Amino acid sequence: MLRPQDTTTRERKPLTGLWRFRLDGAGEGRSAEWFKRPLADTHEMAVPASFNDIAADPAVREYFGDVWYQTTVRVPRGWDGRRIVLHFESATHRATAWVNGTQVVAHEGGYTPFEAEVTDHVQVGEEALVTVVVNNTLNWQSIPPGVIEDTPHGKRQVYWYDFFSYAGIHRPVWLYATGRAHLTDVTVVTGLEGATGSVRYTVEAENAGGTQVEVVLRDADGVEVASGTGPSGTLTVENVHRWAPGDGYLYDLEIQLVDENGTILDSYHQSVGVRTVAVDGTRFLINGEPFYFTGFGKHEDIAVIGKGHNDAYLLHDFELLEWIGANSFRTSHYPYAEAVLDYADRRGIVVIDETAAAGLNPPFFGGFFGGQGYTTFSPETINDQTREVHAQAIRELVARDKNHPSVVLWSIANEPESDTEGAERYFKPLFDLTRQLDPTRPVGFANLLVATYGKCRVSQFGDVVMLNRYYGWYVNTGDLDAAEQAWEEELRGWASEGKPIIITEYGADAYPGLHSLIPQLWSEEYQVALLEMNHRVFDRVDAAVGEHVWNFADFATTSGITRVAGNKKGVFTRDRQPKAAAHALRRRWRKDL
Ligand code: BDP
Repeated sequence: MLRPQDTTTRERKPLTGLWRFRLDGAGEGRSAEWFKRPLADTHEMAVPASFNDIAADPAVREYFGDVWYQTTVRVPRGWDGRRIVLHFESATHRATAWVNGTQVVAHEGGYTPFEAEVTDHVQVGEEALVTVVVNNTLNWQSIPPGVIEDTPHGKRQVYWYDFFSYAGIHRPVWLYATGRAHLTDVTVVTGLEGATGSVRYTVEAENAGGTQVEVVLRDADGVEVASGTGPSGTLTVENVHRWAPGDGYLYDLEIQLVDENGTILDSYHQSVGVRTVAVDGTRFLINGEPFYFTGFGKHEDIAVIGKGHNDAYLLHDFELLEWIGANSFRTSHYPYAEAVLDYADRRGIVVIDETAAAGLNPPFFGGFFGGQGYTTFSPETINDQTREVHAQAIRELVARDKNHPSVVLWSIANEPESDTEGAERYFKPLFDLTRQLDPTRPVGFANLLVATYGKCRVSQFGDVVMLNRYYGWYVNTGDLDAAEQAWEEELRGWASEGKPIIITEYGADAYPGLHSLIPQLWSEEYQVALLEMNHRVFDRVDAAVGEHVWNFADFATTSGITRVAGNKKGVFTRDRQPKAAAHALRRRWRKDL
């Protein structure tokens, strides 16, 4: 699937703005065919945004079930004879869409795009009625999983991950047009041989009989540096300007579908960063050079908008990454908006790209978030069918993000149960699948603190060891001396495996403005002291090739006795003001100051 673009042969129209919106607590809309006519009894809802925090109503915030969105779009008259497509960048956690009363698409998974051709269901020059039912109910066969529990006070949705389950249409929706003969996919794989770069490309197209594929690679000044013909090939770039951390240099690959008369039937632009990624022993190499990750696990999380994509916050967050000296982040705990990855490409920020497989661990997290008494891997809970949904989530993630130079590592899950035979059986095929889909990038998963060195049965499948560790917080709470010793001992154990280790989470909650001369838990001083303790450990272990603090900013969670109006492990507050830890990290990471 290609992302909608405006090119010489393609046009798109955004369907963002205010849509009609209605909760469907009784679950009646589908059988009553609400998609056939203008929705009754509606509010207005912003798209893109999470719906949860827009209304001042706890019932809306906690709602799960079907919610209905509807809008009308006038199909441009100039699109007569064109192929018309309705495209969603995401809808959380699943959606079905109708156009003028006809179902056109249904999609499972809250963070990857989907689309449908709607040419036969619309009339150019006329308005089309677009209706979407979004459903955010989690179950054992959804990624992430969850359950609905019956309580004396009604049904409650329970899940085993530590961020608020925002839902809705979180990213832009587009109507776009192409010709009948059109490109459907492009894959680029880049290589380096000294000063020479290579760009291997593969293009797919539909209704393209009698056409020819022509490609032109241009540098950032628009100067042609290579060209080719045919649906696949390798372009060579002498004196290549590499994409590198801190230097987001991009070439533009224009792909054209041309008929016998030389008419351009379709044109698409793919940005290309020429770089390589490899694991060599305990080193993580970008362009053959050892790379040390500094940065964060982040969230898509902002006040009011929830997980809705917001361009202003996108830019501001990257400014803060630069301010603090971070060279990378992880898309914890789901694929982020495509605009985020595009921008990471342009800014030279390195990305660990994660699926939405968080909370595959009810026995452990049940103690924190409720929902206790479940076995993780069993025929009744997370089973073969769940694994197939997980596999599909990986396929869609790789398909979406394979061409981003910023993405250097796939993370296929966050903190699943990983110390049991069930886990080993569940995960082995998913690692195999990811490598088969993309042989060019290493694969890993973020390991939970109870699956310590020697206990984890899944890390053996990873190219990189990714550790989430809370020594000094959840373990050796408040005792940083004991924490330092225990942590170094464990880390040295992992180092003996001979793989690079990225600490994908470490941190402490700090309530902004809470100070204590003798560092106490929850104070800004303790957060700084805990980070510094970690850094002493990392600096003594060579196999540690990265540090991602948990978290970039404070974020919303469900209510709980370990959370003070959300998770406060941010080094920035939710509105992006620095805590003392932000200044401390800046001193460590900004070598130029
Ligand atoms: C880990 C999770 C992360 C949590 C964090 C925490 O990966 O999502 O928010 O710890 O407890 O369990 O703050």
